[in-house]
Amino acid sequence: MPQLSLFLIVKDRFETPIEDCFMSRSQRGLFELYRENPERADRLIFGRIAHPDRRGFLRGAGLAAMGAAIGAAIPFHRNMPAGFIPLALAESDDVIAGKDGLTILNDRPINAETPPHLLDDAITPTARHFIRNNGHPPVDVSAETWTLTIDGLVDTPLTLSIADLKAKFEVVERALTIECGGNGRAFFDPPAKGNQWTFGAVACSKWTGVRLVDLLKAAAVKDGAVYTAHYGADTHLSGDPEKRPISRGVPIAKAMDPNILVAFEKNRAPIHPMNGSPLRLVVPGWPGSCSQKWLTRIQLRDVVHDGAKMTGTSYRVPNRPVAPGEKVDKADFVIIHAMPVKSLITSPQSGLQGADRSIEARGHAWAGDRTVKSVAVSIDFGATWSEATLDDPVNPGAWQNWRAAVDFPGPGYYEVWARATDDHGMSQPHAIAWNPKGYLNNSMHRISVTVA
Ligand SMILES: Nc1nc2c(c(=O)[nH]1)N[C@H]1C(S)=C(S)[C@@H](COP(=O)(O)O)O[C@H]1N2
Ligand SMILES: [Mo]
Repeated sequence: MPQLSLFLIVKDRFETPIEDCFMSRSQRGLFELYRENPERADRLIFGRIAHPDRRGFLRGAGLAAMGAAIGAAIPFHRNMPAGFIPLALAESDDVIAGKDGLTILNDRPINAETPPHLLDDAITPTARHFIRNNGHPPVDVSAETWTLTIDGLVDTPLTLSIADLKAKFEVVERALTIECGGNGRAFFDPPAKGNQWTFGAVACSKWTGVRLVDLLKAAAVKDGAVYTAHYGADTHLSGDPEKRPISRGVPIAKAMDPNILVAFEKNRAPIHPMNGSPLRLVVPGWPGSCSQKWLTRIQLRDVVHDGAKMTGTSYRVPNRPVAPGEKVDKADFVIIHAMPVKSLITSPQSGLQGADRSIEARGHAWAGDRTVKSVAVSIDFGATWSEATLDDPVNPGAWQNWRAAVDFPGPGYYEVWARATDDHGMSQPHAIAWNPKGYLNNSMHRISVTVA
């Protein structure tokens, strides 16, 4: 686990104030630091100074720290370029137990996405389900002692164990899509701060649990309730027990949607520790942030919830189209509700070389609270389109699988583009509807193919 030991080293080094430190150190991870300013990150983490010839001189404690993080001395350390993360630290496949092939975007908190070609399955395997953490996951969780409280504006506050949930309410299994509101942020220009998700902060797994609406009925929600407030057991990066990493909610009408689950199993196994074990909310079609992990409490409120990452500009977009880079008044931001129509090409993998003249392209499409009506595919940069075969969702809230026979006219370089349209006639755009925080990029997915 090189990454974990690196946390400690980073933390130790950060304990001593660094005079020109440019960030709240405790809240940044290795990858974020290097992305923002690799040479500065080098200096902060390893004390490495960039030489004009672009080598980075590592000495003493810095060299020892990097060696310890990698697990071996580095004989040729004098040749290491400045401002780069050694591959042994950057290659992350085996860093998160039970995850496979994810690209780590940040390690404090852990954020990792799945390359599109690894999302080919109709039901996303747990090992391929992305991770979006705002804080530190709880440790030593126990499904036996875990409880969920429903309180606030209810006649009958409830505190239920997972065994109670299973015994007292109908247990259902649903394939449900979760997509982070910031998926696709990496393509914003000018860039937007935050995790630089490309395509893979989306997944559709099979979740087993009880319907939120059934719990709300049992608790007898009072008339004045307008919003839910979700709380989880993860801790704030600052270590301050008074602060929550994230606590979001949904309008009461959405909370009554029978497709929202309080889930205790994913793909018929315990939920992965990074995906909210032992209990989480799954709110399909809305920003992933609504789907509270490590769920402990749902409070009913008479105001729009004002928990962590509900206010300011978090998970909000301007109430009108804005020009790229435009400054937007805080008062003009609105909370994101349903996510827009989108699709992904999961096969072939982009960059395929020596493809046959005839191939199958396939993937998934989803549309927030709506249904996808059609998916079209183009191999001529959007001049002509042909309709793909599109499956119905296996249940409401699940993404829809599509496939298309693609016949290339001859050898050469092609791009395959996919464009989904929802049942209200909304299609995916070519361009990104830019917004300051980098949300809701549903522009078309393109892959490249070279035909032999
Ligand atoms: N308790 C808690 N719940 C959370 C988060 C979190 O940091 N803490 N992140 C949210 C965000 S922003 C997203 S996109 C989804 C991601 O779910 P996943 O990590 O299981 O893929 O979880 C949401 N639920
Ligand atoms: Mo998210």
